[in-house]
Amino acid sequence: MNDLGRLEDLPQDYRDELKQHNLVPLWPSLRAVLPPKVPTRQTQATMWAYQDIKPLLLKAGELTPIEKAERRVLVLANPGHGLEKMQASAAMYLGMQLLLPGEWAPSHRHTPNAVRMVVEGEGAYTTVDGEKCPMSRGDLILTPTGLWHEHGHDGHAPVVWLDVLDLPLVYYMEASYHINGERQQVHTGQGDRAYAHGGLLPTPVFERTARPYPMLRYPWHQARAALLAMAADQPDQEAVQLTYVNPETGAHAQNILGFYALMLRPGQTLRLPARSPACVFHVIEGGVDIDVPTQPLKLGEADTCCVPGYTEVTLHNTKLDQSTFIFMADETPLHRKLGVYENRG
Ligand code: GTQ
Repeated sequence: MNDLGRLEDLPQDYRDELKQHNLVPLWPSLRAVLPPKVPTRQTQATMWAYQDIKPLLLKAGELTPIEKAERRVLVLANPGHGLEKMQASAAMYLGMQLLLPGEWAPSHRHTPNAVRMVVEGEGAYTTVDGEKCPMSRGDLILTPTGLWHEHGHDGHAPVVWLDVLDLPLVYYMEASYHINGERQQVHTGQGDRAYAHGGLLPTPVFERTARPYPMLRYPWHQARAALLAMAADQPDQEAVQLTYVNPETGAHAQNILGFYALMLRPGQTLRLPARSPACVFHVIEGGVDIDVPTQPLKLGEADTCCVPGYTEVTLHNTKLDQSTFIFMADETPLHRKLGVYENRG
């Protein structure tokens, strides 16, 4: 590869003149923006242990009343991007949110899409677009772009969940904003009941108001049962994985980020190919060692990590007597829509 000219090679008066006209020479930066063969990634393989987060989150519950926070969240920030950027990867934001009994996080809507993966506690709920979604460990609840959402808690112990948003991308696009609203009227009907049985679609005879997000809550007991049934049905299948989809279209549940549940059989080792999107792993049940080229990550229950794109990942279920269940989020829908998705095998 031939060396390209440097900025310092240019006469100062020429550089000054370029600057005056808001012009920049490409060649000194060409290799930086178009590196050879593999992209430069600021995203570092990073792990956040729940046992580190939880006491600090509970402390935030003492230090900051919900009225002063609206959303009481500690952001899982990737040091590779700089903590102040509050991003886990190029397109993904992760936060651990605490809601205490009796608290209410008021209704708002915003352009970024969000999901919640419930980590701990019972009795909280999120109302999304008028649908009250109870929260239990492992449930996935969508709050897609533009839909009103608010969180309440009728239980007796702290509830914690993991927020996954495409905020860094939408912010980068200069398209991120929110609107505050009134407490929502809850209506009857729950998407997770209507669409509870695979292959069977509710079919109104008279009227069909197409809803872009027909299913807002994916109960963990259903996802877990589906994984166990798949594993039992195909004992030789290497990867027991399912994707959270829109049951009307079969497409990814949301437009930008993809969400999956993965089951590792007892003691199983699973190699995931190097793919262009960055990926987040969160352990719902069990434990997993995650090998990436930089360092091994050891995840126990409720731990979370992020791995950059274009990286081969090997998962090893550390439990020899039980399956491990993992929630994954990645940037696949985004990469596919933009035509930059790659699977390098
Ligand atoms: O619960 O609505 O972690 O608006 C960041 C922004 C959670 C939420 C976050 C949000 C929310």
